[in-house]
Amino acid sequence: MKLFSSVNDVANINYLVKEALELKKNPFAFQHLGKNKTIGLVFMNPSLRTRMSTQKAATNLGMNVMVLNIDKEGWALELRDGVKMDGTSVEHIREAAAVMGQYVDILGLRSFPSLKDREADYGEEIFNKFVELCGVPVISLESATRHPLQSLADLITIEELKTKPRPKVVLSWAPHVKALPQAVPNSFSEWMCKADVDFTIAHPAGLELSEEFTQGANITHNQQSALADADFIYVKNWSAFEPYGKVIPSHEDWMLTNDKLRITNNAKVMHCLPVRRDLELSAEILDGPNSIVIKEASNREWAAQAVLKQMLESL
Ligand code: SN0
Repeated sequence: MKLFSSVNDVANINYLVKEALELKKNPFAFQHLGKNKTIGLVFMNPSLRTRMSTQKAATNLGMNVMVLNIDKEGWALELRDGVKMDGTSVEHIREAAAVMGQYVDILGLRSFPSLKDREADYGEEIFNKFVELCGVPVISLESATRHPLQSLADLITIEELKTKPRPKVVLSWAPHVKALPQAVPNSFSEWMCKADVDFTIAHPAGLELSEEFTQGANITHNQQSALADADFIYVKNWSAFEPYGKVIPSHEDWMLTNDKLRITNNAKVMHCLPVRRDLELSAEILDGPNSIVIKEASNREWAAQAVLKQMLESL
């Protein structure tokens, strides 16, 4: 694998999940693959799980790891071509990305959307420029429109915990006070549409995701009907795709509570984290027996390791 930016870069998702679960049983079996190989993890935005799990996964594979918080520790980057750099930007992405490619064998990049310019965000301008300019394989650590390592970890978690061959999985929108990206729900949806699950998305009117990611999903504005008989509920806030980046207020009643779980099939509750307690998801659920958010986060390690293994094998 030379690029991991979406589910479309994966030849066989079931095989990747299987590999991840094998690595979980035997994390250090492929240290020879990463010996004398270096990964650079470049963050333009904050991270806890992605940073720690990807670093751990790379180390399990014997790699050297460099982490750069480029937003705080790097030179201010110019992303536009054809501008005279007489403002605050110090270095152009053309030099920065090309130089990074000199030091690393694989580059990981996190670059959130602006949530202001939909064309630039959905064109993945920053991520694609790094891919074009760095000259080495690139792994997405969450880009403007997708978070594929999260979705792979989610699929691994569902595979481990499902009690029937084709579980009912519901992506349920949650309230928030800020405009958050659509990356996690877009990505979760495109992975679930390819997985062997019965997949429903529930959100208030006006919060439709881009259709590019939801082909094959059942979509409803009725949370209660979506939750009926659910085996897994994936809770996530996102801002509107149209009008782009808008926060739609007054949907506090969409927060998941134990009461709402009664109509489910004792559903397991997922969230990519970070989660704001009692705003997005009730503390009673997070502290109760239905939450699987910690196991889900723990599977980030095996998701990253399965992807890095395939990348190392193709170097
Ligand atoms: C990010 C998102 O894409 O929703 C990262 C998730 C892995 N989440 C946030 O930015 C949360 C910010 C907040 O203030 O709660």
